[in-house]
Amino acid sequence: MQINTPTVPMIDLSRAQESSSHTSTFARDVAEGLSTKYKTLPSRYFYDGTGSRLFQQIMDLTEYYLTRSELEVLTQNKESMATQFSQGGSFHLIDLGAGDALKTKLLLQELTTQQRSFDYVPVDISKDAMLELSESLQQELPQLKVEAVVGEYFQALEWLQENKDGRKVVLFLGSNIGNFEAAESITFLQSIRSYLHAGDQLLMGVDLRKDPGIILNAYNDEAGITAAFNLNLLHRINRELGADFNVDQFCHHAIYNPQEGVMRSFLVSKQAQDVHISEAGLTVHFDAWEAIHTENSYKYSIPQVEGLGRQCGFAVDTVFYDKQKGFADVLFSVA
Ligand code: AVJ
Repeated sequence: MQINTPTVPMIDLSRAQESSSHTSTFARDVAEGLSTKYKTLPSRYFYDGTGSRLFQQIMDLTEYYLTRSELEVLTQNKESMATQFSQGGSFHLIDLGAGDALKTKLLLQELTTQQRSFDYVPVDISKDAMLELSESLQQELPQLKVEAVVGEYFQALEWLQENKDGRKVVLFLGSNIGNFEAAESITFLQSIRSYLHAGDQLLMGVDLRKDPGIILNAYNDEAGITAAFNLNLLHRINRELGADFNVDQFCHHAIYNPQEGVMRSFLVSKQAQDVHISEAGLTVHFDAWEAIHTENSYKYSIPQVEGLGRQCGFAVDTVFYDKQKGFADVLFSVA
């Protein structure tokens, strides 16, 4: 489905999927996750309006170093990145999970300054975010060609495959890869690879392994914003799926496992309770102190990232670090 206003061209793929079934994908995912022995909810549902605003606040937290570190990487290396993107001639810059594109804007600026031939395709599941981004880019970089896509990553890549020829440079920033289990990240990168050709590139942001205390604090902030972000998932289920979670009776708990290099976030039930979820046609029982696993945030080493790329048909061109080497943006070429 295409929505074209005179000012903001935007492709909305999000509804095509939803209307096809009676129960929403959300309801089905929630029902499935809460019906297993170890309860779980997919972290991609964090980002409704409130969740996206809370994530913006997380990015401003002193404890949450990731965004500042990546901003430093991009600020220090944008010239070299822009030059390497452009080596094969004109290209589509595809930004998976663009959000407010704060970091990408540094690259867009630089590419514009270098007078490179490219257009910008931000992809996000949040329609509001894509509307705001398109409008802000029109103000800030009026000569830039932008076509925002609202939808899941692979819907968007599918759409691109059918609608845009030419070279592609894919951005997957912000350590979003960290949300995937090892096997999922392989499938994910292999799928991205299947849409790319010789000469195409991928720039991926990864949070690196470091002092566990620093990592732990990033997900246990003093102000409790991360807790609110995690708990908002229950508010969202209440609102959108007609559930009756007593959110006060759950608490945020996040732990770091330094052997696996993973932060795991949970919502823990403070008492025995039953929760009814109308849209899912389900009543869920919680024992006292039973937990729902809501997120993984994997931390990588550089050899791991190289190995992951290699398994998925990518070769590392350049690793860009921040000063402390706590975060890296890795530029891959199709191998
Ligand atoms: C957006 C997935 C990179 O895992 O660090 C922040 C989300 N969760 N605080 C991350 C998040 C809790 C974030 N990513």
